[in-house]
Amino acid sequence: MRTPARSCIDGISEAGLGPPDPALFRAQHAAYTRRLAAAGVAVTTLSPDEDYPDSVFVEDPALCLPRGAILLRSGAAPRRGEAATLEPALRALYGDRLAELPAGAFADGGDILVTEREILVGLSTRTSSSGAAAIRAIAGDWGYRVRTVPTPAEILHLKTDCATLGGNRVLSTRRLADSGVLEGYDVVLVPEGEEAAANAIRVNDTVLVAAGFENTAAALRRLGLRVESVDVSEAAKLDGGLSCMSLRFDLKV
Ligand code: CIR
Repeated sequence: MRTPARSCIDGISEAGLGPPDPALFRAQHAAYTRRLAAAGVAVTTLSPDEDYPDSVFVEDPALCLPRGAILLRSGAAPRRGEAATLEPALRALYGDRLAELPAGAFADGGDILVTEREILVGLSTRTSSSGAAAIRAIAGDWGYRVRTVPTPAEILHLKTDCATLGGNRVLSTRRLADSGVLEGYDVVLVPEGEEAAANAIRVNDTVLVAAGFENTAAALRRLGLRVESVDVSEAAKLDGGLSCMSLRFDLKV
């Protein structure tokens, strides 16, 4: 994770909700960190990086898998230097199992959904077909199956609209499910009007859901899942959500 920078007020945003409040963003980020720790993961939090207003969204500049990690390159020019800022921390964990995209290839981690059987890479304004092909080649060498899919045009990232819930289960908006890319999965639809709740994260036995989406939380609880809610109002002002603010992985290197 990385603490939000004060420069977050200059982050990229299409939300039209105004700039985030940096102090509130930090408080929400700290609460999110506590939830992750309570779910049983060891959390590393890097210091704020004022040079990159969107640097709190660490999910985008890297893909972390059990067998290796890939430094990515965003299709959004202002975010391109972020991967290099993560390199030392990832190198310390992965050693020589740290790859990078070839020149001219673009991908954001927000477009990459890792399920138990495959890795879905969504093509978007941030993720190019050469980026997806490079991920397929690199992760393929590590034994992963990679499938490239379209991302609905109206959403920023593939995972804006879906999350893995473990096993074969995926939480999704209807618009993404209707696109057919999740065929074969046991799809749990977020209730109408709660589309933003699809950017949830499963961490061990807990599913973290953005606060304010009670119908989604209730639907997940009915499936027997343990659900906790986290307020992400300030991240949402920068088009971000729960998944974007952490890189979550098991290491097998
Ligand atoms: C951006 O436009 O890149 C940031 N303002 C939001 C990134 C959200 N990240 C994600 O969905 N993985």
